Amino acid sequence: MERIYAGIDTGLNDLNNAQILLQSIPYDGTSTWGKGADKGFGAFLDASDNMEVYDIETDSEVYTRGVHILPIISENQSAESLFNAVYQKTKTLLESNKYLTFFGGEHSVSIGVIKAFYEKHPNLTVLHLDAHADLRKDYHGTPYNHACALHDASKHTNLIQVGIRSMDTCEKEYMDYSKTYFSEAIFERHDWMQESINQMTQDVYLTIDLDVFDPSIMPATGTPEPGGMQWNTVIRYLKMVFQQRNVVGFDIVELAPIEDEKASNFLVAKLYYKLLSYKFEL
Ligand SMILES: [Mn+2]
Repeated sequence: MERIYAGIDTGLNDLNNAQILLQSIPYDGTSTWGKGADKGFGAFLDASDNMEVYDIETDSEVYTRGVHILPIISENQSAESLFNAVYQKTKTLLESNKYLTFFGGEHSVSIGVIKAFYEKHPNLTVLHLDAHADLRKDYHGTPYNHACALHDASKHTNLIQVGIRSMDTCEKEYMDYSKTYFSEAIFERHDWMQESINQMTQDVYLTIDLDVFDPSIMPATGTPEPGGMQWNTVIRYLKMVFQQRNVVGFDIVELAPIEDEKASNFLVAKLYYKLLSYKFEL
């Protein structure tokens, strides 16, 4: 069955009318444990159908811009074939004049998306919110593993990492510590927000691994890590980013729903809606 964003069938979400495209990539092939990221999109849509579409902060209803849900990218033969399918599809989508948004799946889906974006936008900043550095050059025999999601970006973009609290020693050589905001270091502080924005170029691509949030508010993810960020902190920060920079697109990854646990799904639905509200309604 074809889904309609937020369950509101007004014609606004038709491909020709919509200003925003939503590409789901429900790939879960390289998760090391906590499988289930392939179920995230359905849970996100169910929650989106049931949220209030009026955003208090921006006094707006951004869904009226139209959000068209594209057919999923269902390639699942290998991490490499998935990468190629995502990369080619993103290049095609970038030729439209629509605002592109992506939904995982696990974090490896971002590799092809980001490559297409940095080839289109020179001097691109990639803003990466995650518990994990994801900077490995390869993992389990492939550079397209979720543990490598940002390695390519670290080589080809101005990569800024926020919320990190788990990594391997082999990732240290690829990490730019001057642009890494570890979760412990930014706890209960706000000065890092403007500091990091000052390091951004004009065009910013945003990739959010949901495990950047604290597991107390976002348990439904494959590899939860204690000491994560709180909702209002993330939202305040992202609002500043959208106000001061041109966020050219974004992805949200690693929602692995837990049966009978709805709060995580609603958090993600609200997060997606907030990002659109900040992009179009500030
Ligand atoms: Mn992660």
